[in-house]
Amino acid sequence: MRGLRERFSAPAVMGVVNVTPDSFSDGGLYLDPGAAIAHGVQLAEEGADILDVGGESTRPGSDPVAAELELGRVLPVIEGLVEAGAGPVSIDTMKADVARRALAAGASFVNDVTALRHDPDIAGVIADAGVPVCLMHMLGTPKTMQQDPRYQDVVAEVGEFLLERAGAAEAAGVRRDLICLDPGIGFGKTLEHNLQLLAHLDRLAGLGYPLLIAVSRKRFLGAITGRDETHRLAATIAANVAALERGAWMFRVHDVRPNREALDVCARIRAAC
Ligand code: PMM
Repeated sequence: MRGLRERFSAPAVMGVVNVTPDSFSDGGLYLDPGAAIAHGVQLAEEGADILDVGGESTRPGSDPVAAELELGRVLPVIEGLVEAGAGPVSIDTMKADVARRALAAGASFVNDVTALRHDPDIAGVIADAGVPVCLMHMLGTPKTMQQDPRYQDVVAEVGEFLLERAGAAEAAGVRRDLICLDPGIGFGKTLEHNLQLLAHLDRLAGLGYPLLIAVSRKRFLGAITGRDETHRLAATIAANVAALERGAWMFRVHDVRPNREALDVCARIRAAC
């Protein structure tokens, strides 16, 4: 079975399908399963390599949701996207039960923003299914993470954390070549922390795992540009291109077509070097 880098060649694009009432930039837009499925199909047509379906917002200050509520949101959407042949589907969850039922419904990738820490059973679910996983760094929990986050050396500490979590995933039986890492832009980080991580992404790309990066529409871009979350596309593209230049592999975005085009052009220029 092929590893992640063979399944998705860089720059790979992950399209966001948030089935939540409260995500920071698209909350409430796709709570209706039909609207979420149509949106996902459109993102696939625009060039998404994989669709990331989430039923629990992790925006700063958000409260957790119960597994049954999360399942009620994501399962019909996953089933609809698979039935429509919209391509591989990722489940964005931190709960083992949600991951198990999402994989049974046709998802084939698990995106866990807690890097398997919230629910220890999720590692076994992923290992048993033999699917890829994204392990993300977060300081604290969504409820508390933006309350005065501090690091001595943010790049080194995030790198150490991600390596430790990759080791834990492998110890639980997850294949090494099915693991990708994500520094968790905006998850317990100040503007300066996010900029340090992006500026030195080559150090994280050198850890030996493909690197997923998710900057799309995030608050730090608004802090620089003064624009609200509906007007951060140019800023998102700039950050993604900078990340590609430093070795990022997959890009999680809300606006697939413009990011796809920019990343493809950047990749062709790199290939011509
Ligand atoms: N950010 C959000 C949700 N899921 N998953 C990964 N791997 N990395 C992220 O940075 C990340 C994520 C929050 O953003 P959204 O509300 O736009 O989904």
